[in-house]
Amino acid sequence: MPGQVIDRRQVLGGAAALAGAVALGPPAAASDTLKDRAARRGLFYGAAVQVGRLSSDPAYRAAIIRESAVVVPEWEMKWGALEPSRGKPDFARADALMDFAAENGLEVRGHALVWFRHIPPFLTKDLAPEEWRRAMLSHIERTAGRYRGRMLHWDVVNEALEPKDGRPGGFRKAVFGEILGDIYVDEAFHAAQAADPAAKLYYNDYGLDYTDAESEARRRATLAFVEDRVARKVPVHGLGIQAHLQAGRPFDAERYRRFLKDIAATGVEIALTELDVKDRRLPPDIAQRDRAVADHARAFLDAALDERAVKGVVTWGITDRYSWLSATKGSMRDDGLTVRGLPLDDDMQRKPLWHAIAEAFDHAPSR
Ligand code: 9MR
Repeated sequence: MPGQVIDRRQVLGGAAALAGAVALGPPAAASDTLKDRAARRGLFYGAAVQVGRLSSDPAYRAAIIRESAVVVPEWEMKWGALEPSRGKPDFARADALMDFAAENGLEVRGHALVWFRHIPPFLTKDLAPEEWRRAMLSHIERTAGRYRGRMLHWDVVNEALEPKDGRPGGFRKAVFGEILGDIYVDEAFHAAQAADPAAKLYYNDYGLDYTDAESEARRRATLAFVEDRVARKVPVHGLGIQAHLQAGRPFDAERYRRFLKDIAATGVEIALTELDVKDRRLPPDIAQRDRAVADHARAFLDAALDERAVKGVVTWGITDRYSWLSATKGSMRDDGLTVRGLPLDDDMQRKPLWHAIAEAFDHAPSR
């Protein structure tokens, strides 16, 4: 639908230019949204979305349009969602998100071309490695090619590292690596670049935020991974830091800043791609819980946004009404209460976390 294609440079450029002008005068109440608070510093704010709910829940749809400049499909562009049966891809939900974004002037981060989870059922270990390779490359060509020129970013490879598996380079012991060798990562990035030369290509991973030995090993492996790809001219343009935070866990801002600086020194940009805050260690009282969640996120964001290579923040959802945190064993609360880890509550009202994110944007140096 060429009529609906928007020039994505104009969207962010326009928002940033407007933000610059607004910063000189008193901020208009209408622009008091996360996307505008971010844009005033040359940053972007976005949210992961559940596409079906955009049509079934008008309050949710309105909140996404109001607050975010960038949307990310929480599920609908994963390979298993796109190709449930071999050779019969179904792009209906993914296309619906692209149309929603175009109609509302939003950018899209594609997520995620190659991930060891959520792969199509026809990809089994009975298939020969060459078939896996052919399937992976044609999936990338078909999917990134379909949205060519319309994606802000693509998460090309998701969660390829797991140092505790003990493999060279810190690579995860999982399909793709085991079947194709770890070179699959480089092949995926080259294929994505050929399919969509305009999109920024990201490597995306979790477990990079805290001070324990495991997180430290993940940071080391990630830095080495990025340095190696940059040195060999594999087209990795960005590091996606998922940032699934845990309130109450000690956070060492200095160590984190050093990590971001080391990544920035390689020349790649950074985005916080899946921010949310687990609250299982916190008491049930809502006011206390919301305060602790907000303070934790604020300390983290103040450190992260100080680094100019960090271009923006995506929260993994916008409302506690629809959060994977309340639906997943490791993050659900023992008392059964809704996890309060996103900027809006389950009634779409702004919470202290919303304000913490907005104030962290205000506090960030301009890009
Ligand atoms: O939040 C997502 C959940 O709804 C899906 O069922 C799940 C599997 O597709 O993926 C979740 O999102 C994950 C993301 O894609 C990668 N990083 C971890 C996220 C939370 O598990």
